[in-house]
Amino acid sequence: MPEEPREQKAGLAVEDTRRPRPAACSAVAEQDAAGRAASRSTVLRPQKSNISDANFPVDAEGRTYHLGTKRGEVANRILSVGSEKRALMLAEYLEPVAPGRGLFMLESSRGFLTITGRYTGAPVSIIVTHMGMANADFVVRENRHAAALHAASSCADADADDYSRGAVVEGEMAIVRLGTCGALQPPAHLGSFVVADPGAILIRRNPDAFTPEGEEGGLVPYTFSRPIPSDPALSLALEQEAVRLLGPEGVCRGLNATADSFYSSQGRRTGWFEDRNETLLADLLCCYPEAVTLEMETAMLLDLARCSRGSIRAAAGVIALADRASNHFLAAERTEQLERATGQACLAALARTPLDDDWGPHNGSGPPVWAS
Ligand code: R1P
Ligand code: URA
Repeated sequence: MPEEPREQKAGLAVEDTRRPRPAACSAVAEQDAAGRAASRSTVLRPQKSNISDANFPVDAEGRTYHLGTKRGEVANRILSVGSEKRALMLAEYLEPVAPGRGLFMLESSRGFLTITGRYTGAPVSIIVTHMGMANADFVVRENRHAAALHAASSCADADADDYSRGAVVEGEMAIVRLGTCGALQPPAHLGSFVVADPGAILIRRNPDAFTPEGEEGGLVPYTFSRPIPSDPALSLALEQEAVRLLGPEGVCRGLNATADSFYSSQGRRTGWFEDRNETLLADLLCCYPEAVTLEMETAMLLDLARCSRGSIRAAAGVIALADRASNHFLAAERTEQLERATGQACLAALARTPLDDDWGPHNGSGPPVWAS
């Protein structure tokens, strides 16, 4: 058997086992350059190395602890997706980072896969975020991480430039989440693509309510946050691109509810645990009659963007694959068709979004991977 091709870069072991397939039977436009970029790409895996700084752990190269990427490997336009399968499928639509090269692909030891290429010419990264708010937090914070800032003794004195300098992603960032969700009520229905506009609320399980004292004190088992806004322009671009690819009947917008679990905090019932969630969905709709979808990451993404001192713009769109009223689940083939179409809508929305994304001097870390 021929030996697998291998090459070695500073601090990176290189594998070629995981590649996006060249674009095959897409429902929408295929791109030749994209197929070629995908088939030329290899997956890099950072080798284990010592980490410094317990406050914001990075290795000697400046690679973050969980995502494993460093400055210049991630574009200012990020598409966050929940699964590796979805990321590799959408990577088929990316063009090479630069002429004659493939896509940049790196998977960390924690399984975060980052794929950087271009979409209609604009540098874009697709990042496998996995599931839940803690993972969304890793993706946003480790890309925004600014070595210059955390080394400074006083954060209060830092200006916007300090926050950006030395970050994995320098300059303004736009992050779009493409996920799946449960549909609560019309206009969301099985197979809809729902843009989280005006934003999302957060549903949290309250562990104190499940103690004898909590019960005695009448603590509620689940709490709802106030709405957290999405970026209006980015959300509109996402909706317009989705309508362009799916038609207006396949796309709607509405308030999303992000839950801290798939089961109890989304009102799913099992006999094995005391969840006290019998009225959760009714309570949610009483409090937020406009809520249409349920999933697990959007509120965290929007909250971090809101708290990013103006450096991050965020939006989300979700494919409704579980109808919580009828209890039906979307067929796998239809889900994949929708992931392909809406994934391209997300990439197009990111690519057309104007950003203040100038990269400054690279301070020894080299130019970004998409610099030709
Ligand atoms: C649960 O099945 C997962 O699906 C949804 C939820 O938010 C959660 O992450 O989104 P993704 O399809 O993006 O993972
Ligand atoms: N993802 C969720 O979080 N909930 C659903 O019902 C479907 C997908």
